Amino acid sequence: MKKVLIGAAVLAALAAGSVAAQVPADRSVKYRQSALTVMSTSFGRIGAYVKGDLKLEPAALAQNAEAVELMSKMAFDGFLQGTEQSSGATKAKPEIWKEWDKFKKMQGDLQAATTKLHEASKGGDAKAIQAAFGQAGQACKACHDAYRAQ
Ligand code: ASC
Repeated sequence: MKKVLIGAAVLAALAAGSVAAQVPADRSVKYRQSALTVMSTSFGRIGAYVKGDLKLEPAALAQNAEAVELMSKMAFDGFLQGTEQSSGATKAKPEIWKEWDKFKKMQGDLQAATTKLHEASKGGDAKAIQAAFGQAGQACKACHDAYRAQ
């Protein structure tokens, strides 16, 4: 029975596009902050590219967008139900775990936007890349406004 349950959890995680099936609660804060730091670094590079401040080869642009997409999936392995008590300094508001459906919806919006950004980054259409970048930024901001303490 236990094996069946573990199998189900692994399948659910895979279905969600998640790499880690579980992150121990006491490592959750560091895990999600690390994923979000990588995400922000790559997203920032794409932003500089979109503004014309940074030159990136097409392959490097796509690689950064791929990192953003992947991190937007992995980061949420560090926000699982039951990890609200995790140790470590965090700006994550407790409302995340009280408004779980709303938080999950925002998570899905972000992941859809980063998938679009990754797709656009491979297409070479500057306008499409810029639009997808803007939408992904909006998704970051919506969640930060609602669930990240200042
Ligand atoms: C970033 C970053 C964020 C988002 C956000 C977009 O590069 O670190 O938190 O973009 O500012 O609105």
